[in-house]
Amino acid sequence: MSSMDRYSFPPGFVIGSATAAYQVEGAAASDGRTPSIWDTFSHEPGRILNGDTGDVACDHYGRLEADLDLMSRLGLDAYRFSISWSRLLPNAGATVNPAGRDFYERLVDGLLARGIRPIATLYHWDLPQELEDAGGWTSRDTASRFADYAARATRILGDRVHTWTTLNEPWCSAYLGYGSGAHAPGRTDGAAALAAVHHLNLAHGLAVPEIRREARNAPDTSITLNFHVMRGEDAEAGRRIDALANRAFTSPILRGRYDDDLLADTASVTDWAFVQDGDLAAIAQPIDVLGVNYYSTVAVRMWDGQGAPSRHDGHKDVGGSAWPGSDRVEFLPQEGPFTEMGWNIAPDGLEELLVSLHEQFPEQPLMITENGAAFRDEVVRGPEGPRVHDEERVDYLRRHFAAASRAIERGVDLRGYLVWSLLDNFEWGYGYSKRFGIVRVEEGTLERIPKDSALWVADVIRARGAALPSEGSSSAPSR
Ligand code: GBH
Repeated sequence: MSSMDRYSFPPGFVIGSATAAYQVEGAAASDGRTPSIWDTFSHEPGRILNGDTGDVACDHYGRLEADLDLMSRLGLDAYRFSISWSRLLPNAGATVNPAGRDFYERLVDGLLARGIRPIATLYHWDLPQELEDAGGWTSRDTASRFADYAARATRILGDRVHTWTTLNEPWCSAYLGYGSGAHAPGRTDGAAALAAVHHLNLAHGLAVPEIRREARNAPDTSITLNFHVMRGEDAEAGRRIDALANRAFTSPILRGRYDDDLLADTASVTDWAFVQDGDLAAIAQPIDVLGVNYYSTVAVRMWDGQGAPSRHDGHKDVGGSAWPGSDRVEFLPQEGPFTEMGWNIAPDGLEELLVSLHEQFPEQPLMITENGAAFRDEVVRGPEGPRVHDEERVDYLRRHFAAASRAIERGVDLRGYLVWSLLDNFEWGYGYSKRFGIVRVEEGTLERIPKDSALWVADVIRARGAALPSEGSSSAPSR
């Protein structure tokens, strides 16, 4: 093992951290915010581990100034956050909520005052409930409502926010929200999931020109996708999951088409009649950055019909299927080590993914908009104050930063790296049982304690690719 890491990040490479509105804000019913599908879902018995909800979460809404100061102490280049649609536009209406507007303005202005670049995501899964009641993402109208919301948000913040992301992981919204049922709104209907795929793609495509028009200063537009990086020898299984999980988004968005094999694989589920003339041209807007979220790999093969098919696909199994048309693909257990989510740690998968995206879309700049890991952390209260020695997370990040650096050396146009997450937060179906933060959030008191991984990230940002100690940071929590 080498004693020093050396990363070759280009000038201007952005290193920071990320969160999402419902996972951190809390204040779910305060100051005019109305429910999203995640409020409804988390309040339904049995949906979330331990019955947790985002009602309070990290109270980022109430502790904004302190959290901004924390980011400033860590020296973050950038902070990726999401806007709660129903906080800005209660009931998905046309009237801007002054308190919501004020919150996001204070957030953005506070970041800029501290020299931190705001990266805003418009949609991180929290659809206003009334839009779900009208059909949600299975309804075409939701795409135009999203474009209107995008226009309003960028009109308000577009003079200060330079980078805009339309959607976070539409794969999760569509297949977990409408297919497996593990995420809000908890539906289990393969045809609905595929309609959602298309309407999410359309929402993105309709929003991009709105953002360009309303945001001043030539904004960077983007979408963030999560990719399935395949392991295993079975070409047919790999092709199917690549079509359904990856190319269902990259082909329309970056090439203006749905691939024939995707349409064929899903023909028994839907006839794709929801795709109308002109939709693909609308979806294929040029984007400035493609956001990449990466956590782990999956190992696939076609089920041979013997016994029960194995479903180690990295998410909660709640009965429905996230794989419409491809239920005969098995997801096999992989080799460890694993994170607390049970996801295998595979930094080479990140390098492979970045290189593959660069080969498929050579002109497309990329940014890692999420990478990180849940581990069981412990607070040690000593004379220098509370510390969290999260060696496993430091090691995970060190190895993934190294993988990103290797991808850059291989010619990938990678613009930045945002660690998931700034704070321990509401981990969707797992509630508060999984901690992804580089900053610990204590249950009850909500006290923030920067973990060793946060200090390590701060060191990487300071060193900017110079040699770094490999054993994490020894710096004191406050600088
Ligand atoms: C992201 O979702 C979310 O954007 C974020 O809100 C969330 O807190 C965070 O990650 C941690 O879960 O990746 O190869 O193992 C991640 C959604 C997609 C991750 C499917 C697991 C399984 C395949 N997930 N994935 S793999």
